Amino acid sequence: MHKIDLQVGKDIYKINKEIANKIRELLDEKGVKAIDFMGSIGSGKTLIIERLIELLKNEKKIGVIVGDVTGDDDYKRIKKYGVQVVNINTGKECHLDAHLIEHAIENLKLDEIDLLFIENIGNLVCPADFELGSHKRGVVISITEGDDMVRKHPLIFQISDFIVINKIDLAPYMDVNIDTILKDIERIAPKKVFLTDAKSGKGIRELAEWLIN
Ligand SMILES: Nc1nc2c(ncn2[C@@H]2O[C@H](COP(=O)(O)OP(=O)(O)O)[C@@H](O)[C@H]2O)c(=O)[nH]1
Ligand SMILES: [Mg+2]
Ligand SMILES: [Zn+2]
Ligand SMILES: [Zn+2]
Repeated sequence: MHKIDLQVGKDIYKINKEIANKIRELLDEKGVKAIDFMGSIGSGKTLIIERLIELLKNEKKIGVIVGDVTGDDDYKRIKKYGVQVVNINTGKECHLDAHLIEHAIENLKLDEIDLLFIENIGNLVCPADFELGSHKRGVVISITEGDDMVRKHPLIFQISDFIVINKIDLAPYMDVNIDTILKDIERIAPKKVFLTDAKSGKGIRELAEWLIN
């Protein structure tokens, strides 16, 4: 059911922010901490969420909202852990927005969740403009995308609370300098950085500990 619909003439970013604030209030009331993951297609967002679930599922009740343009591939990957999960298909839209999250949350038992992960659509541009009501926002990039991702997409890194540089296991095969990425982050968006290899799970514990504290 649509609780809020677009009012002509009202700024869409402003409306989004209002809904996001409302979502955050509801989550606070229910004792849910939400973290949203942005990043390119294939950077490893889903695998990182899977690894976080493996590490945290005994101490935290976890819920997940997965956003994809179409299909339920990521939904199935999360579902197998037996956690609450909701799939959002955006159709043509290249980002999630707070209104979509508001509806997704209607399908979650928030009283039975401590930690809510949200996976955004793979995109380093417009997700930055749409807060989702989470408590922390992060971007996942992988070293296979090259070492110029941060300077090419400064905004998404600047509005984030943390940055994950994933697939560090592939560094030896790539002509990519991790120091270049780290220097760009320092210069453009000095945020908390995690280096991970989600395939083996390396670096995930540090990320998990930071996220739950
Ligand atoms: N070698 C390696 N592969 C990874 C790593 N993280 C993810 N992958 C692989 O990269 C592909 C895309 O990962 P996925 O989690 O679906 O990315 P998403 O599109 O951002 O959700 C999958 O085949 C993963 O198994 C990593 O750290 N190292
Ligand atoms: Mg995914
Ligand atoms: Zn609606
Ligand atoms: Zn978009």
